[in-house]
Amino acid sequence: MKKVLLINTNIEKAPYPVPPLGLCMLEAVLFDRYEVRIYDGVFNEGIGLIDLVRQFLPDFIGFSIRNIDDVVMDRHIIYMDGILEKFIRPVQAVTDVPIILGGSGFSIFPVELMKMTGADYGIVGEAEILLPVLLDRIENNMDTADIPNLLTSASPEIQQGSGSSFANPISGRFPDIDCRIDFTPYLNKGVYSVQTKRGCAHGCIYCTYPLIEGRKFRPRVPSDIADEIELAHERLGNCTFEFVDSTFNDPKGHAEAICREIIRRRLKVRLRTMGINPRHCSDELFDLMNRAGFIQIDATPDSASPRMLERLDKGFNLSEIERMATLIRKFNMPTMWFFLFGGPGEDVGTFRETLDFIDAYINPEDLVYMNAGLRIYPKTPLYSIAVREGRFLHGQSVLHPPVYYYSDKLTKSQLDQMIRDASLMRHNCLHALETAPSQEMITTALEMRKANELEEPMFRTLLRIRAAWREAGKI
Ligand code: B12
Repeated sequence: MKKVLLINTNIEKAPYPVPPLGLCMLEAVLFDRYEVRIYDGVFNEGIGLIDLVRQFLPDFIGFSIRNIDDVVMDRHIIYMDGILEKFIRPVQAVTDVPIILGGSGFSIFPVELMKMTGADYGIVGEAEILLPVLLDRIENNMDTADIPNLLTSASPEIQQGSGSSFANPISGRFPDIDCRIDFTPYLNKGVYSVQTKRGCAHGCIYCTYPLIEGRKFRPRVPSDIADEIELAHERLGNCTFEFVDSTFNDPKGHAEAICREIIRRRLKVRLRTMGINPRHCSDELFDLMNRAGFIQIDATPDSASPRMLERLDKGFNLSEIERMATLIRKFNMPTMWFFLFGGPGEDVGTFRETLDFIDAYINPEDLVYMNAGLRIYPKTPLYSIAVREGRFLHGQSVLHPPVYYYSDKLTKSQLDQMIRDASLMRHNCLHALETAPSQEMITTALEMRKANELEEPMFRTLLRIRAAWREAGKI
């Protein structure tokens, strides 16, 4: 049996460490044909990797590249240098077996990353079907030219068919993350990730999700999802499950069906999700989510200005966001809200409209992140807008340094100041740069949670302390 080593190059632990779900899915499809090992870099950061390569002697090595940069303009965390230095270069120095790249970050910048790394192959997007085909072709010295979404060192452009023909990937087999990697450190600090569908049919102008996952929603069967959660829950006991879909409640009815299946089985699980789409929010959805075990959600409308919602092509309107916020309060669903300022046309008036919404609708116990500047990614409508506005020439790489879009109606420093002012006046609004609370605040929160046996999400405890300390003039 030939051997495959899959390497997770992601070492980011904020806002919490995320397990390499995609690599576990790939192992699930490879393991009956290959001997597969996963090296999870999150907590090891490259330590022991070279010993593993020398002992295991893989025939193929796959690197998963998830994060490129952190998308917070003034923080400028660039992950690629560390990925090269800690993982790719040391491995290249001790072996010449074929090196294959993949992952969501890679899928956004495939051509640049092929050139930068000198890898032999790269697959854009999901790889459950394509990776086994590629390995088989390499093993048998066969041509790879007809494999869609593939790049090679000889022709680092995406092969024909890319981006359009995503095959339906998730059928039956589960990633069983905790059986494929050492899950112990994630039990304390992280979550168990679950994907309920692939694809995104929305057209938000800056977003890469449709490029990575395809433009159609391809939902999994709800009973498969409940099986996966039930089995992992039996193995792990107390652990939070997080849905990692582009938007959880799309297409309409899918989220409801998943919740119903979890309720029917009487699973006592803790669930959370990112990406709730305001368009498909209803009393029924929130009631089902409550009963299924949701402890927290993320709401990411980006703006609450009718003009900006249109410019960003969000596909929902202000009254739908208002309805969502009302339901969030009605069901007291702890929520982290995310707003993104500075898109095309943003001005003082549109900024004010979003603030008015925050003041009128958002539960003061909930957290509001305010970010400025939109990361420009290739092949997105925002990239074309930036080219049309003469910000750069078509074809220019936006990989490094990361390029951000700012509305020409506000200067960057004006917008930053407006966000800082807004956050000074509202204890629950945070500038995206101030995400890490002080050690003193964390310690106080932990003590308070223990003393009062608080079950609420940590952000609510931290916000309470923040409000009290502000009131007392301590911060
Ligand atoms: C869910 C999610 C989150 C959740 C994670 C929750 C969780 N429990 O995992 C949260 C909100 C916490 C989050 C945080 C962040 N995220 Co995020 N996130 C995503 C999202 C939407 C899905 C990721 C996912 O799980 N996909 C499902 C799995 C199954 O897919 P996959 O791992 O990509 O694997 C498949 C393929 O990529 C491929 N593949 C993977 N590896 C390999 C390897 C080889 C060799 C091959 C051939 C193929 C291959 O095959 C796999 C199976 O088909 C993506 C966008 C997207 N649609 O991909 C952004 C995304 C990955 N995030 C991104 C970023 C930037 C971040 C943050 C840095 C943001 C921040 N400042 O906090 C943090 C980093 C967190 C961390 N610790 O790493 C960016 C990365 C690109 C970039 N700009 O760098 C993305 C792409 C979004 C974007 N802006 O475009 N994120």
